[in-house]
Amino acid sequence: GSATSTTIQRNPLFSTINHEDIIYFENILGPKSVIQDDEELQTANTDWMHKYKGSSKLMLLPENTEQLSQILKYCNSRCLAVVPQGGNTGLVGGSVPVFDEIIINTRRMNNIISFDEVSGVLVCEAGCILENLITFLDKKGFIMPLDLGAKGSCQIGGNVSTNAGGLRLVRYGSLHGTVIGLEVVLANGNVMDMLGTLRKDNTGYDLKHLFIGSEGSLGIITKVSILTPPKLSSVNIAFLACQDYISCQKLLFQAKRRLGEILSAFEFLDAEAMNLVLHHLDSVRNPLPSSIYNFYVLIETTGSNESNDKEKLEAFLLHAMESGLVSDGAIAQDFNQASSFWHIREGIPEALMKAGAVYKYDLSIPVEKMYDLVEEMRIRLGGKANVVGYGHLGDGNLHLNVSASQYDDNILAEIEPFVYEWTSRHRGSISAEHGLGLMKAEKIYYSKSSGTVQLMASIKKLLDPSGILNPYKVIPSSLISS
Ligand code: FAD
Ligand code: 2HG
Ligand code: ZN
Repeated sequence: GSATSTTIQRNPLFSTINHEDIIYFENILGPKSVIQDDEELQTANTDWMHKYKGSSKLMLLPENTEQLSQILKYCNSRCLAVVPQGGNTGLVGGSVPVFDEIIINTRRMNNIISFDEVSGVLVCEAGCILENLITFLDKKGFIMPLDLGAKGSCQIGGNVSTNAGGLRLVRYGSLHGTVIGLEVVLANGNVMDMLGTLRKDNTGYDLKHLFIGSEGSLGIITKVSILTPPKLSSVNIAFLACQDYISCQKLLFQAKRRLGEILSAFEFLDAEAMNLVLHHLDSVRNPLPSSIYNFYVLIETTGSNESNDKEKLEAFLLHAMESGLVSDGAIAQDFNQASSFWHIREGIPEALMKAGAVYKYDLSIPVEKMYDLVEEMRIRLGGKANVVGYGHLGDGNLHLNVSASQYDDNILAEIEPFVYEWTSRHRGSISAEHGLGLMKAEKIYYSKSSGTVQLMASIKKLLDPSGILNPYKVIPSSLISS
């Protein structure tokens, strides 16, 4: 394993794959969907950050629910552990094996099943790539209620399993609101049909919510039914500079009031994040080059009345400039400029990857306190590493990233447990949107009471008694019997 998994022991109750297992899987899936090739496995064993590495010898690529059901039923009876995998863009080590778990990747389950232009409900298979869904809907005059930098690779099943937030949550809310139905295969192979397409349905417990954000620990999502908003004609983007964090906060307060119903994104980045992007991504230019600012804010509006929306945004900016909240700013004049503004914000994780090793913390913190943590971390680390703050300010979600030339236990010891204790003390969440995965399974108590964690473990036990689904992740190992 990697630097982060050295203390975990393989659960001895799990079997190891043998020749008969391979024959069985080949019979169900056909030989082309039973992957044992070293190179392919190397990729599937390694996470996006190249931080977590498993040693699985087998990846399965089911094409439909029935095949997946048969696979899981068999794995459960043989006590073979599995890791569900979508686009493998997860940032908490949840999507790759820890040891030799079988990788079940959903990429071949990528059909769009139906789209209703009246209700806006899209039904599709879990392996659909987010960007493909965005493109499909665009032609119909609709958009996805979520958007994120990983859209070119991440799959809707992975998005739902992590309850991904992203860049438009401030407008359309979380997937707990927009996902209205799911089909899920349980550990024992049973197929749960919860694939409703109704906006309202109060017939008892709404069990699909258990699977939204459960990171593959309770079942494998095979189909998703999701409410999609109409594509509106007028989208505007402003890229603004603020001299201090208090101005960013006040700007958010103002934006919620003055832009109200057309506000569709409110993102921020600090000077360190901006420097990284400018330095590591060739195609990026600074839209506000005349000076260096401490903070940048990206505001997007989406509405249906071009002249009205533009007028609103311009009046908002004028007011923000006059009151000194904003020091400089630009409104995108065309589609290319709009994309280039977004590229700065969305490119930060990639730029950080190019800069070397990175420790990522994805925190919900009350907005007033949020940037204090970045500053305290900078003081703690001195010059030992570069501390970067950015994220979804409109949602109270900070992405605190610590960038160093290589992973170093001395740096890690300065960061943890400090970052978790600080967050807990301010009643924040140690995972706003990326999940717990392997990285934070043992840290859950910083954000959840022990009674709640106990109940999670009971639900896990009920749905997956042998613990074959994504072991070592999400729930502390002490609560899983082995
Ligand atoms: P994977 O990484 O393959 O898997 C993620 C988890 O879900 C794993 O635990 C896996 O076991 C489980 N899983 C996957 N598919 C299934 C399934 N069908 N059934 C059950 N379990 C499953 N996240 C955000 O929330 N907001 C962002 O703005 C954001 N931006 C990102 C930008 C970049 C550049 C990158 C690299 C990542 C970003 N992420 C973001 C994190 C990541 O993209 C999301 O968590 C994404 O939703 C994961 O989807 P995936 O298909 O890649 O899933
Ligand atoms: C984003 O908002 C993603 O860009 C990634 O959630 C954040 O890499 C990170 O820390
Ligand atoms: Zn994010």
